[in-house]
Amino acid sequence: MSVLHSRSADPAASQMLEIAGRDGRSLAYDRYDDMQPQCGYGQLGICCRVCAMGPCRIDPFGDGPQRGVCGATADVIAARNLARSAAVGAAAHSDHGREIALALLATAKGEARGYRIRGEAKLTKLAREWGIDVDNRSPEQIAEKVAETALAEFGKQEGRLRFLQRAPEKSRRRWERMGATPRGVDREIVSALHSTHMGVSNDMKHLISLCVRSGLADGWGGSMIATELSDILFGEPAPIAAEANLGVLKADQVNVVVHGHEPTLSDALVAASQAPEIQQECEKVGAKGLQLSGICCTANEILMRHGIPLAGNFLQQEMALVTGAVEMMIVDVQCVMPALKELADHYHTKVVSTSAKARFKGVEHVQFDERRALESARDILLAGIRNFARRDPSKVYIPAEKESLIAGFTTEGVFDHLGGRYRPSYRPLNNAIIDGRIRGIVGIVGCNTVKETHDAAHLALTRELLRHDVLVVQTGCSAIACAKAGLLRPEAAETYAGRGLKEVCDAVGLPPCLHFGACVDNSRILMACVEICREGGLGDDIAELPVAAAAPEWMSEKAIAIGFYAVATGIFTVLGEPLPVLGGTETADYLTGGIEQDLGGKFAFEKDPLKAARLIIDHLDQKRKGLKLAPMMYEPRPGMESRL
Ligand code: SF4
Ligand code: MSK
Repeated sequence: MSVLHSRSADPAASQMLEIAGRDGRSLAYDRYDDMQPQCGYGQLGICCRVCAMGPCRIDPFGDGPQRGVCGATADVIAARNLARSAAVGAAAHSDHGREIALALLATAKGEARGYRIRGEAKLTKLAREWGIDVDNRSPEQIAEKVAETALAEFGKQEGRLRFLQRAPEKSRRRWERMGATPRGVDREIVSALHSTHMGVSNDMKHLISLCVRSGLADGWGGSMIATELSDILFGEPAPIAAEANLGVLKADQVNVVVHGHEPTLSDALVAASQAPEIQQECEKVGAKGLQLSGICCTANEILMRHGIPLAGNFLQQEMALVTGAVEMMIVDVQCVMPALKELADHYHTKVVSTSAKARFKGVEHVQFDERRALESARDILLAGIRNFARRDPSKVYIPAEKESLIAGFTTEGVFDHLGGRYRPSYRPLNNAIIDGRIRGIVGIVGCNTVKETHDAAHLALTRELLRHDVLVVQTGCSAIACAKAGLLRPEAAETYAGRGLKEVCDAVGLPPCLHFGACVDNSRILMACVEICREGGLGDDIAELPVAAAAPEWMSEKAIAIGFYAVATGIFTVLGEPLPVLGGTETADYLTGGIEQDLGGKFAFEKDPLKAARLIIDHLDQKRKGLKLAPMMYEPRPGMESRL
């Protein structure tokens, strides 16, 4: 296997790496190589820069200092660093949720032209859940109250987050016992930052409880608000066909790629791109049309609602530029590499930033204005079209690879698929688990990392679980990895699923891997677990269910917050890269062991995807045993390691 092929499991990505290497372009993998050896103290989490008496570092071999200048131990330093990262991750997701709430409020007040309320059923449902009067009120009037109530969840000083009421009672009791029930989203994040200031909290378990608070404030707070309000504003996703990988770029069209996370601009771009004027402008510059596509979670947002194709996942953002065929890359927030501008300068690509929260040196900033969303989107697209003339055809190489997929599954939508239109219910799913056709359900989520072969762990873990009759639900860049490999097609059941899972998929026409959205939409997975509990027959606690989560290629601080809300909700969570706490042995032991007593879930760290799959399968079987479920109906499908 060549070095380049060992860097990515995706043939399109491997081709782009080869071209980048030939042209002397440095991509993330090269910068990673340049960075070796990486700092061992940082990897173990035992370097502290919290105050100016430091930096302090603890000797992991026991020969050197075992305390920082202030006396902080390795465990305090590791847990404190982790609490800060969890707070940052929760802040990122939650601020995303806040933006959606503000956009909904502006739409409700008639101040955001270009948007309208597309998810009225969800609006009414959420208003009722929150005790907002829906009688004799227009959707806009209801939406105004819902948006105001959602915004109040961020700044709430006392009481608990509203969505916690959705969680099973046993989870809520555990959070109370641990003193980790989150109040307002912002309050938890500020508290975590305060408590990790020099000389505040110096107790490992208390510091981990801050991770839990931030995580819960994210999963059952900011992220859930983002998901619910996005469905209200942009419409509830429904199954939709699309394509994925760099092959979706078009040689004879203007290619505009959106990258980042927030759907407010990208949704407007979709609408603006369909105007006849855009087609006419493309023709004027000699292009046959405009191809909109996406990278990372902005891509997932417009994929699941509009079928806009996925150009790739996190590690493909630079590769998209190396195709030489991208006229414009529009970025907002999160997971956008600072390296893009320098790379874009070798091609004709115009990179444009659009969020007030982010600037990139040398990159033109066009502030997106939600009050005139369509006009803003149109102006940005016109600039992209004008850039087509600067494309150098000799630099264009678009790999042929692209794969079809079905996206757009939601907690609610799964009811209809499984139970049919006349009796929407999770009953058939619960029954399939109870009678041993489906072993359990696993959420495989998260990013790519240069520390592992791009996409390889996502694919190997997913395929291994499928053959053991595990239904896989996915979000974020993991969903994109599997989309590119054809795993999000109903036909994938034929090729990869065990017999029991295949029977279920065939009966209802579902793929064996369900695309549940962007990384904020992990809240949909939480709610699917709640619905399984509600349906009955599998216990009344998510910690009792045969479910698990995995982020085999995670890299973002958001993944830390997500990991904590999964574990805190009772879900066994396997991470590829370990959390950076291994230098604090008590911290690492607690997170991978003792925390289960407190919260029902725990972490495991395992880079090898087949070993990770084994951990997960053993866990699912243990939960099945605990519930006294029937043995699995069929043997696993024969091993497919050779396909990895
Ligand atoms: Fe060192 Fe303590 Fe300051 Fe951290 S808080 S840098 S361990 S003195
Ligand atoms: S984009 S957070 S690399 S999933 Fe959501 Fe992908 Fe991870 Fe960013």
